[in-house]
Amino acid sequence: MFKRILLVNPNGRKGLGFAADLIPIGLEYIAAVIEDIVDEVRIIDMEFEKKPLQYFIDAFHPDLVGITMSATEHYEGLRLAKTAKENNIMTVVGGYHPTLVPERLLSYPQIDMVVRGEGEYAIRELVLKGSPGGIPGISYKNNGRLVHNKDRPPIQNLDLLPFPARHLRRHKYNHHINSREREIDVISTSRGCWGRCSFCCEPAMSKSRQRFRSPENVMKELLEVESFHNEKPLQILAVDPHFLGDPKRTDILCDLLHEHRLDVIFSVMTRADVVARHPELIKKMCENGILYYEMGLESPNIRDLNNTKKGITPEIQRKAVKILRDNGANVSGTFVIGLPEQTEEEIKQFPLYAKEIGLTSTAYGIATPFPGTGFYETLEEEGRIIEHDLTKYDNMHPIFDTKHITMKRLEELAVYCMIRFWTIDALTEQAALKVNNGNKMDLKDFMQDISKKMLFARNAGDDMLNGNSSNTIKAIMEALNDSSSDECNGNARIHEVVEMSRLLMILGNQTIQCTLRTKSAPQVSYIVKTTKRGIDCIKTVQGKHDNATINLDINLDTMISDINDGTGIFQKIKPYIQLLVSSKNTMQSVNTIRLFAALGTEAVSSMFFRRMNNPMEYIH
Ligand code: B12
Repeated sequence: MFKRILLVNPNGRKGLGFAADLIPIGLEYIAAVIEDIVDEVRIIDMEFEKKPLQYFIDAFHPDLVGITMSATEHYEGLRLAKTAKENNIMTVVGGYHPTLVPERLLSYPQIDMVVRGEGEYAIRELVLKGSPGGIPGISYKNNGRLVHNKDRPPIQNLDLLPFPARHLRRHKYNHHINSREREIDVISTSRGCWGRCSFCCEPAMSKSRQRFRSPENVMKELLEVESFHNEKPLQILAVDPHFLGDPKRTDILCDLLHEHRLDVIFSVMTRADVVARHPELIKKMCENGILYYEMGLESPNIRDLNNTKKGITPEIQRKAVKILRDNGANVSGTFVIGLPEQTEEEIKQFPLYAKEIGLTSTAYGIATPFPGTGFYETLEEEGRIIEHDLTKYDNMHPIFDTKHITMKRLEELAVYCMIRFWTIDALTEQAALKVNNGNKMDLKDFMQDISKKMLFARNAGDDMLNGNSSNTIKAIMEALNDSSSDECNGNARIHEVVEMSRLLMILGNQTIQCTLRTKSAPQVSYIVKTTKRGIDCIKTVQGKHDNATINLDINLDTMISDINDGTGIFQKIKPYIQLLVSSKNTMQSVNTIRLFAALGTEAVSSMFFRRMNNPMEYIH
C-alpha cells in the first residue's frame, strides 16, 4: 500500500497558459479520491514553486510520485520522474499524453507506471494494492516486459466522485488578461466529447463519448467553490471540452444558477452546432452569467471542415455566432491553420472571416498532430513529420510539412492572422461588450486591457518564435499594410464606449499620425482625427501622410530591442523622447506635448476619481 503521495504538475507555460494560470484540476481530482486512504497527499505545481523537486522529496518523503503530463511537458515530466527515481520512489504518470503514448513513456527507466484515461479509480486501487498487477487502465513494466492491463471503462456516475481537492492548493491562480477583480477557478461538469475531430486527442481519450454530472451535483460544487473563495466575485472556466453536450442538463443548471444568484461569470467551450440549434437556451445561459464562449470553428472552408471530421458548416458557424452576439456574449472562435491542403491565401482570409461573422475574439492554432492520434500516424507514415521536439507540440509551432506552405511562413501567418484581427475596431467591440450597462469604460482600463493583450501576445509569441523578433515584425507589418485603406471604418465609435471627454477637450482638433517603421518592411501609419466632441476617424494607411498635426514615429526594431534589454528609467522614457523628436516642426512638438499632457491628465484624474469611488484604497 502507498501512504505518502506527491502529485506534481510540471512547469512550462504554453499558448493560453500565458493568458491565465492553469489550475491542475486533474491532479486535484486524483488527490481527492485518495485522501481518505493515505497518510498524506500533496500537490505541487512547479510553475509556481521556487524550490526543485528534490526539496519536496526531502521534506515530504513520498513513496509514490504521480506526474501529470501533456505533450509539451514530456521532457520536463521525464526530468521530474528521474529525480524521483534517483530517490528510489515509484513513479506513475497520467494525462492526455501518457494515455496516447504509454509505451513510449514506459521505455524510460524512470517511469514505472502509466495510468491510461481517467485516473481516479485506477489510482485508488493502485494506492490500496501497492502494485499495478490486474488494475484496469494501468500499463507498467514487469521484469522488463511491458504489460497493458485491460482498459478501464469510463466512469459512468460522475456524481460519485469527490469534488477536486482545492484545499490542497498552495498558490493563488490569476488571470493575466481579464480584470483581477474576480478570482478564478475551474470546474468540470462533464467528461469527454462526442465530436470526432481528427486533430483532437479527445477521440483517443474518451472514445468520442461524453458523460455528464447532474446539474444538482454541479451546483453543490459551485456553492463549495464560492465559499472556498470567501464569496468573492468569481470567473469560472468550465474545462469541459464540450459544455453543451446535453442541452437539457444545461437548462436545469441555469434554473439552479438563477435560484442561487452567485456572483460568477462563466467561460465555456462548446461546439457551434449545438449553439445554433438552441437559441432559447443560449439566452437563458447568458442571463445566468454564462457569458464567455469559445467555439472551435476551425476554418471557413467546407473542405477543411470535412477533412477534419468537424461536422459543422460555415452556415452553422455564422448562426451560432449571431445567436451568441444577440445575447450579449463574448464569442471567441478558434481556427486551425496549416492543415495539409490549406493555402496561404486561404489562411489570410481567416481573420477577415472572423470579423465578418462577428467574433469578439479569435485565436489561430497551428495544426498539431499529437503523438498517438490517427492524424500523427498518417503524417508519420508519409514521412512528413519534421519537428520531433515535443515541447513544440503546442498548437503554436509547425510540426509537419504542409503541401503549400513552408514551416517558417506558417509561423508568420499565425502572427499575421492575430494582428489582422486585433485592430482597433475589434478592441472597441470588446470594450463595448464590457460596458453594455450604459456606462463608458475608463480610458485607463481600456489602455490597460490593450497592454495586457500585448504582453500576452509578446510572451506567447516569444515562446513561439524563440525570440526571433524580425519574423514577428515582418508579419505584423504585412498584416498592417494589408489592412490599410483610405476609408475610416466603424472604429470611430470608440469615444462612445471609452470615456475620453477630458482627453478630447485638451487635445481639440488634431490629426494624429503614428508611423511604424522597420528595416524589413514598408512603413505604415495609423491616422486618428480628433475633435473636442469625439474621434472622427481612425484609419491605417501605407507610408506616411503630410497633413498631420501630431507626428509620432515608432521604430519597431529599436523599440523591441529596448523592451527586451531595458529596465532602467531612461529606457522607459526613451520612447517618449524619440516620439517628440519625430515632430517635424515646433507646432507639431507643441501638439505632441499636448497629447502627452492630455494622456497624463486623463491618467491622474481617472486614478483620483476611482479612489473617490473606492475609499478603501486609501486604507492600505
Ligand atoms: C481545459 C483545457 C485547457 C484549459 C486549461 C484550464 C486550467 N486547467 O486551468 C486552457 C484553455 C487554458 C488550455 C490551454 C492549453 N491546452 Co488544453 N485542454 C483543455 C481540455 C479541454 C480539458 C482538460 C481538462 O481539464 N480536463 C479535465 C481534467 C479533470 O482531466 P485531466 O486533466 O485530463 O485529468 C484526468 C486524467 O487525464 C488523469 N490524469 C491526469 N493527470 C494525471 C496524473 C496522474 C498521476 C494520474 C494517475 C492520472 C492523471 O486523471 C484525471 C482525472 O480523471 C483538453 C481536452 C480537449 N478535448 O480539448 C485540452 C488539451 C489538454 N489541451 C491541449 C493543448 C495543446 C493546450 C495548449 C497548448 C493550447 C494553446 N496553444 O494554448 C494550452 C497549454 C497551456 C499550458 N500548458 O500552459 C491538448 C493537449 C494535447 C496533448 N497530447 O498533450 C488537449 C488534449 C486538447 C487537444 N488538442 O486535443 N487547455
